[in-house]
Amino acid sequence: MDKSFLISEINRLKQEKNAVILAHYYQKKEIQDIADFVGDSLELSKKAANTDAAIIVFAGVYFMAETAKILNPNKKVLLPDREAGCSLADGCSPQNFKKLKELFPKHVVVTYINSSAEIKAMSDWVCTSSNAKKIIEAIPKDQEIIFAPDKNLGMYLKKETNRDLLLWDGSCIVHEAFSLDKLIEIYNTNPNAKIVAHPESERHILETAHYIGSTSGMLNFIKNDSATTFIVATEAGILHQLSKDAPQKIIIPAPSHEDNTCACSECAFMKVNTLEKLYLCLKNESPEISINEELRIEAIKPINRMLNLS
Ligand code: CIZ
Ligand code: SF4
Repeated sequence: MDKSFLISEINRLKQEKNAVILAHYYQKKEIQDIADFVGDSLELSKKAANTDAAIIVFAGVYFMAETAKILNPNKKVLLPDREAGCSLADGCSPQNFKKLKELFPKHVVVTYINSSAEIKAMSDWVCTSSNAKKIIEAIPKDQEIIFAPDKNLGMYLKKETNRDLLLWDGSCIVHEAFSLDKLIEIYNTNPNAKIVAHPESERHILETAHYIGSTSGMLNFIKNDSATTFIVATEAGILHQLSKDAPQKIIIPAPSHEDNTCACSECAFMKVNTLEKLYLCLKNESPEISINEELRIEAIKPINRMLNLS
């Protein structure tokens, strides 16, 4: 379908149906450009909690749209492609997680927002990379903690908070793919560059970083820091926002192990959404996210606890 037709139809349908389009920074450029709000997990969950639109189209991955539905049971929540998964959320099965909890019944459970409703429902706290440290620090020092599902973020938090977290063995396939050797090679030819990284990256990558933070944290750092060149270890989608916010800065995407062509890391799950699927989902009001009410009531508790703290 013709791109200009899709854009005008999406805008028309959005008005007609009182829909809001929320897009994650990892979405394709044309989806970010047509969205009402672009943000990272925390920003988008806050938008989802406060919107007065009748329909939320969540251009992101399944767990994000599901979180929006948990927060808005009476609204229609749509996801352009039902198959938009996440290696972190999908790598943490509720059955196995329940077994872990049963082995450590006194532990407080903190889970990263990149998890299913079932895992959230078994948690005391949900967190994002922006507020994880604050949440762990809000838990009494003598209280033992399970942190799931991202072991890389978990190891980073152990170091930052000086706490002994019991970690679930999960990871993000995108943030685990950065090559240290290639990163050092690039840094050696750009010695004035600053390295910024998302804490989902592996420890050896984080050890090289001048700044470690959430997606919005990295965007702010690059915008406001005096350096002109940055090597960025995160999903390449944030380059689009950076080209608008900091056009004068030189951004070099950190290379992944396998990539010899585009030298950047993309989340294949995020990229299954297209402008055409966005149009069709708004037109047909499908795929729609639904959630069992008992599960929703349990899953919203740790999310609200997070939203009240951050
Ligand atoms: O899914 C992800 O990798 C991230 C970093 C999401 C977010 O916005 O925090
Ligand atoms: Fe999941 Fe990683 Fe993709 Fe984020 S970038 S949605 S954590 S697979």
